[in-house]
Amino acid sequence: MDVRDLLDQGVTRARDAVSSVAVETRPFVRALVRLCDDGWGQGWHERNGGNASYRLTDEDVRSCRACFHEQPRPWQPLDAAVPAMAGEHLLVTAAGSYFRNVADDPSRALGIVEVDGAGASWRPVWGFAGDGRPTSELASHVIIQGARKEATAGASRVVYHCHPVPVIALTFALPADGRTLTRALWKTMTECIMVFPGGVGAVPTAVPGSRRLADLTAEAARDHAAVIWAHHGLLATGATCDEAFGLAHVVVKAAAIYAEVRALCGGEPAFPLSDDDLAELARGLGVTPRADYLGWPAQRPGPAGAASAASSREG
Ligand code: 2HA
Ligand code: ZN
Repeated sequence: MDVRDLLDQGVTRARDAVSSVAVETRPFVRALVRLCDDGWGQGWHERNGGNASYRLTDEDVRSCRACFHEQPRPWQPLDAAVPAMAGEHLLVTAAGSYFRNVADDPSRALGIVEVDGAGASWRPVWGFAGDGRPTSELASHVIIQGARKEATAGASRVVYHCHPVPVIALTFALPADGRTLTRALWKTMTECIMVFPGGVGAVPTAVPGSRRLADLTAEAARDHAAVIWAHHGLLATGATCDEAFGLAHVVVKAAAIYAEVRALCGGEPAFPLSDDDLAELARGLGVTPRADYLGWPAQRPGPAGAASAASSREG
């Protein structure tokens, strides 16, 4: 190897090191690193469980574009076309990365991908050090980010997936039905209805990383900020990492209380909160809860047959 090659290698390495640190210190990267670290601390991320993404603002992209790869990497198909995500950049966890290690080495555990002008391909522009690649759920993140972006007029930027025991356990006790799960959670703590007035969505058991799981989640995410995956975990979204993590935290806490109450009561919890109580709480807290999750949904026959069967299960 001649001197010129050695020098070029040195310059490239130095540039990579500077780019890593420069991007790692950006507030949006620090916020996602902290979310990962906090999720690890909560015990929601065994092994490589979980993944997360943040959709960059134009200002975020401007602030670190100088640190993106000098040589553009090839575009790779997404397995989905998501026009709402055309031209967006996502900071996303790396495939196989352990949340417990994210804070130690953000540019290895995370990376930024750019979505092309059709919303159908992606390429890495920063991070994933050591030949890493984005999470196997990248297509899911793009699809779900797109659904939440549209549902919130562009406000939603964070998609966070975790494996909390109380939420997974809840899906053994109750059916994977948004209305049933939402009502059980709303009735555990008076502030749940304020934190997620739109309720939680639900997806039945599906293969992790599959297109079916992504599509069902995106459908549920059109009108829910959080979606419970039966026998798998939770997906929470928000405008900021605080919002997405906070939402996950409240859902997990409510699910844990539900389990505790069932254990204490020896089976079905006798919910002290009626629908009228929930409606009054919502009024007092200044939120408008999803109407078909309070009282009997319009499409159901009621209140005699179906309703009494449902109420014995849901309270
Ligand atoms: O990325 O949690 O659902 C690991 C997972 C897949
Ligand atoms: Zn998972």
